Amino acid sequence: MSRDTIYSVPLTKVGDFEFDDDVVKVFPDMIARSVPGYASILSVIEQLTTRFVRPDTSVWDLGCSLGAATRLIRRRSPASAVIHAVDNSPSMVAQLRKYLTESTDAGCCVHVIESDLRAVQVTNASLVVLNLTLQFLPPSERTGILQSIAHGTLPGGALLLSEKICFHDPGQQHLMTELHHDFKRAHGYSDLEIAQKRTAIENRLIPESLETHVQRLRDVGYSTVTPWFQCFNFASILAVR
Ligand code: GEK
Repeated sequence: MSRDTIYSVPLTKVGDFEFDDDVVKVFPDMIARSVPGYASILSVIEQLTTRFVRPDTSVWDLGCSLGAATRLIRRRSPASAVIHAVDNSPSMVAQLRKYLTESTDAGCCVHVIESDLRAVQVTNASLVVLNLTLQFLPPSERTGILQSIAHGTLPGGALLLSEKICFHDPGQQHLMTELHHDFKRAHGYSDLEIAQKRTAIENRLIPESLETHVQRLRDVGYSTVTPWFQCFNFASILAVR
């Protein structure tokens, strides 16, 4: 795994963050050292597969990146299930297709789809994964996206939604941001890297509060909505249709 050094030297202009070839090369290292609890969330996605994914149903991994969740779901799914792994970054999709072609892992069928997730119709879903993806979509479109996902989810099917979150209370917002930066420092990022990445991502990633996410999931028709994980300013919610 290549080490993420993308923001390690001073840049004259920090452009908006893109999921391009340079990011793909270091992505597993970048996400593991940037998102507290990422490995735990993946491990729970694997566990949820056994409970929720039924024969002849579909799993949708929306914003799948390099397929970290897809690859875990595949090994626990019934053979007749199908995983639709969707991402709009050509670089991510090309690398995921390469991994899958070279992989000798057994498991159900995986369709890799290069598309904006808003152009994809979720159907027959027993499990939908939005692991750190909705945060990149415009907040004004999030209700419509989740309505459509809920509509395509079978009764008893589940959505796993993980997001960077923000807080209404300024003191809480400040403390959680500082603790997140401490986490990144402890994992080897310099103050320069943290500052430049923050500039690059601030127009791309729009966090909302945990309360906003929970209310929206209830509003679009999920019957059980349970935040099950939080570490600093990252949270994950399980919603059952
Ligand atoms: C994981 N889920 O490792 N349509 C499709 N894909 C999109 C869109 C969109 N509109 N916008 C962003 N993406 C993964 C990690 S990363 C999280 C998800 C992060 C894709 C984008 O190309 C990227 O691959 C992914 O969402 C977000 O479990 O980097 O913080």
